[in-house]
This record gives sequence, C-alpha cells and structure tokens, in this order.
Amino acid sequence: MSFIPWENKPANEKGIVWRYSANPIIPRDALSTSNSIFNSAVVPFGKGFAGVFRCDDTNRRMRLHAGFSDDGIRWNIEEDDIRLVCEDAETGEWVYGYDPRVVWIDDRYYVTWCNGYHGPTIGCAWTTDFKVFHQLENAFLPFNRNGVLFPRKINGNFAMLSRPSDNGHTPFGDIFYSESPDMEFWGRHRHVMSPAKFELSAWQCTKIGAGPIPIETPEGWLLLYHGVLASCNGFVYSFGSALLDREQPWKVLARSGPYLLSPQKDYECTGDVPNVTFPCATLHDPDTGRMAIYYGCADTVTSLAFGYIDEIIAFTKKNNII
Ligand code: BMA
Repeated sequence: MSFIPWENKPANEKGIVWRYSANPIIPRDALSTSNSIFNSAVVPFGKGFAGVFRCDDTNRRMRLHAGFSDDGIRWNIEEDDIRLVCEDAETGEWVYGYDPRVVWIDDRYYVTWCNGYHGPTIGCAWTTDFKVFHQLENAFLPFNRNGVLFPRKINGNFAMLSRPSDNGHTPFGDIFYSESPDMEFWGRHRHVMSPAKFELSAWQCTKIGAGPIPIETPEGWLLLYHGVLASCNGFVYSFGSALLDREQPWKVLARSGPYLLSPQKDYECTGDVPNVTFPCATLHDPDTGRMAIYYGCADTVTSLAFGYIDEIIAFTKKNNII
C-alpha cells in the first residue's frame, strides 16, 4: 500500500529508525476501562487500517480489542473486547490473551497471540471483517509466546516463528520456526536464533522473540525482533533486526549487533513495566521502502517509529554478528 503513517527523519537524528514526534499515539486510557494499551498489531484494511489491540483493563485482565483507523495514527478502539467464536468449548474458553500479531494470508486475516491455556501458548484465529473472529486450535503446547506468522506459505505450508518459554517471566528464550499445512497441525520445527553472547550484544543476551510480521525483500525476510537484557533494575526490552533466508527462514543470513531502538524516552522508561520497547507490527510501502513500526512502551502506551527498509537491511548486514 502506498499510504502509511510517515514523518521524515529529523536532521539531528543519529539512529536508523526514528520516533514519531507526537508519541505515544494511543494513551493508556483510550477506553473507559483500560489500564493500558500497548503491544498491538495493525494492518491495511479497506481504505484505512484495522488492528487488534492489547488492552489490559482496570481489573488488570489481559484482553484483545479490535480497532479501526483512517490514517493509522488516530485509532477508534472498540469498547467491548473480542469474543472469539470457537467450535471447541475447551480450547475456546477465554482465560487471557496478549501481544497480538495480525497478517493477511491468501484470503483472510490471521491473528496470533499469547493465549492462556494451562499457561501461555500461541492462540490462532481468522477474520475478514475484524468483527467476527473464528478461533482455531492453539498452535503449540504451553509454554510459548511471540507466535508470528509469515505473510505467505513457505514450501506450501503456513509458517510461524515462536519462542518456547516458561509459565512466568522466562529468563531464557530462543526463536524457533514451524510449519503447518492447515493452521492446525504444526511440525518441522527448526531452531532459528539464540540470545547473543553478553560480550557481543548485551541488549539481546537474555532472551529474544520475533516482533512484527517478517517483510519479504530480495535479500531475505527482514525480521524485527525484541531482545532482553537482565539488568540490576530488571529486564530491559530493545529491538533489532535480522535477515532470514527466503525459502529456509530458519537460516539466519545476518543479525544486527547494535539495537535499532531501545527504551530512552520518558514514555518508554516509565510506566507499569519500565524500560520496554516491544514492536508487534509494521506497515510498509514497497514503492518508497518506507516502514512504520508500532511498538508498545513500558507496557502502558503504544507508539510509532519510522525507517527505510533498505537502510535497515544495510545496517543489519554492516553490523552482522553471526
Ligand atoms: C513479556 C510479555 C510482554 C511484555 C514484556 C515486558 O513477557 O508479557 O507483553 O511487554 O514481558 O513486561
């Protein structure tokens, strides 16, 4: 699509990606009952955009809400949370849901999220209108987080990145790749990436997880992913970039040592969980190479950053640590 949110790079900006000057774009209290709105996913929809938003309510229950926007910046998020339609009463029982991703594949939008089923695992659903969501089987056994689909089938199968975890705040985590012929049965699991060595790239030395839907480029899949440093003051979530092989995406072609963005602004450093920048979606325009990144800040609000795909690829290759 040729219209995405955009703001030119400020003259004094040193980074490869830069923040929107009016961040955050979604305040924590955009809903009458929201404690926080963050780690959320958006896609082109109709003449504008739609999304699935992580809204924690004032019971601190983690819920998913649909939302719509004409410009990708000002969002109308539905007051009522998404009620998934599920044929199986057992897997369809809602426990909690968070950190959604959304992607168009073939003929419909698929949503993946961290779904409560005896601990966190990867929930899956599809929709065509962001009104009715049809829940599918959970992709994996618990415990797993950060399930991110590729935007097309690979080797004839649906393909997903995920991050096996524990039932708590997981002090470890590698990214894996899996395939499915039908979005129900998942296999062909392959290892993609481990955390980096502390002395090489400390922002990603504790755990890593796939972020937005990967973008296909002639040089490979461009993957943004978050990485975690365990500091004396708790976890710090930054994000960087990697290039994955187009037909064998478990093969990493390059991976950035420096981060693209780390918590530095007040709205990233202060909130319910300080020092978190957590990207879950991008919009991009193939004609100009522009990319808009949607990321959660301090588990409280949602912000935008921008970059050029070519520059991020060049940065990834120049600073490759593999
Ligand atoms: C992760 C997830 C994210 C959250 C992050 C920082 O485990 O729960 O939703 O942003 O921790 O709290």
